[in-house]
Amino acid sequence: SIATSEITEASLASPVNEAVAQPVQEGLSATPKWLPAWLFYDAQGSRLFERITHLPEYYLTRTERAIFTGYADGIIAAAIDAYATAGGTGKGRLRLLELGAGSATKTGILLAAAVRLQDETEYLPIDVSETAMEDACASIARALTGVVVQPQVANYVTDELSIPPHDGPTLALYIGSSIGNFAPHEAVAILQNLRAQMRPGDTLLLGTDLVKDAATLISAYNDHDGVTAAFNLNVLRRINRDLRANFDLASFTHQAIWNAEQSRMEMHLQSTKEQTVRVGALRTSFQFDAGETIHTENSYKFTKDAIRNLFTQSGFQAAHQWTDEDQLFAVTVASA
Ligand code: AVJ
Repeated sequence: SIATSEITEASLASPVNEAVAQPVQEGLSATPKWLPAWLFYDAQGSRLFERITHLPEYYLTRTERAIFTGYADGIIAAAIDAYATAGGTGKGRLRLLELGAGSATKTGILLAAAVRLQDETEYLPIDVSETAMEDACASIARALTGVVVQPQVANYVTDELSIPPHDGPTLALYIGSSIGNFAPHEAVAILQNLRAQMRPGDTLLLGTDLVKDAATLISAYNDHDGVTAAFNLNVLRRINRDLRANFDLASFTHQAIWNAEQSRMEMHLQSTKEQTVRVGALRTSFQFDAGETIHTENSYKFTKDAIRNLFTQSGFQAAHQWTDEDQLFAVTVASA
């Protein structure tokens, strides 16, 4: 029939993932081309990131973990003290809230300290990914009796937070340098969103990577084994699958650049030749010049002054800061 003959290649295929389609259309139409960093984290990308955290060049994860291991009691004490100083009278136990749920091992160190100092502790991870949260909650519950887990599925970047009331201190965790993926004005907006849900005496623990020599930064994002290159290129594989595109991964190379003016590491994918890429689900082809790049990630690095400014602009007061002896990474507790 006529109707059948009008069914197109596109409409026969699986429904288009709009959440992916919209930013890919926008980013690949722009000059210079860009893609949002959250696109990295499909199942394969999440596995590659996990491998990155174990690389010798990628000092961030192990350094933050070492700071937590060394100072967990002091960190928890800072949260409890801030609550007492603000005149908090709630009888309830300490609650640890976490933006993102991909860091159960590091969070476990702080939860274990909280249980040690406080007996029972509540844990409220907030994440867009229900699967990431299930994994995080399962391993926390397995490892730590005395932790009551209450996960919440929400996008803390795009949506207003709605945190349930709590009769006691809340320590919000935003760790792993996750804030580093956002431009300064976006980072302020995320922390303001959190601040609006906090009460006097509540605290925020922020994990930030520190500015350091360019060579150390560049090798952390361009490792010897090529795991970061594979992580970066995987975004093209994801677009091939999700949007029926035909990116040839062999004709793009990984770039890691230190942008000193903006205080950020940048990742790009560079086309090795002039080429046209078809994205079936968008019914669009994108043209690449030889040497043209797609900007895939920013990872901001902070000075201690920049951390202080970030808190001031979002309504927090920095209270305590811990760093490693090489000043690679900073963990700061601020009060609302
Ligand atoms: C997960 C955003 C903290 O920016 O260091 C690792 C992601 N990118 N290697 C970071 C990442 C390249 C990572 N964050």
